[in-house]
Amino acid sequence: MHHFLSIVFLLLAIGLHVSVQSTGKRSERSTHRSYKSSLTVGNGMYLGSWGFTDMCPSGTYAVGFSLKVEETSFFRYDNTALNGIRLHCGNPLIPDEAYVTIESRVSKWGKWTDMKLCPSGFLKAFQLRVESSQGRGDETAANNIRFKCIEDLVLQGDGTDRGEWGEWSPKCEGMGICGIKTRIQEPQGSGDDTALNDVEMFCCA
Ligand SMILES: [Ca+2]
Ligand SMILES: [Ca+2]
Repeated sequence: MHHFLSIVFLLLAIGLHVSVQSTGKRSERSTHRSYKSSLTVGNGMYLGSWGFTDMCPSGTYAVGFSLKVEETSFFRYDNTALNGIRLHCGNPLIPDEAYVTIESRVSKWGKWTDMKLCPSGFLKAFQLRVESSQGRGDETAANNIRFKCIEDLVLQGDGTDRGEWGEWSPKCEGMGICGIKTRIQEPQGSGDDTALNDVEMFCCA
């Protein structure tokens, strides 16, 4: 029994440490929040591996987003375009409360662009701009993302413009998007890099 309790305390301590490290200022973020549906699109690319799922704190939903983007350079052979996606979570009952930012895996290139916010409501669906396979040429995979807010208002990210827009994901069941998971290709050294390849969003009741 004593050993069992020690292990429980050890796990709690590790869990607490990880939670404080990953959340910075806010510790109520939960990766265990249950979701009602998940949203995917058909044109994501398949390189790399899926990161962890990050969820908005309980009672909050994504009201906006920002992107980590490496600007296209025609002087650089190896571009990566989209490197990360952040969701900004808000509480409809406490509109003035500061947003809590969540993100899944990100890659190392580019800079975070300005936050885009829904004038009202939450993110409900998304569309991904993706460059298809380039054979032996420079590939970038995902380049940009758009979200629909309630009332079908579209927010477009400050991403890059290679590739094409795919189909919209289905619309959230429930209140809105409340979680994210991204597929990122590990840095390839001197090889061709693509960074962010695909994304899955989660919707909460
Ligand atoms: Ca590349
Ligand atoms: Ca490279």
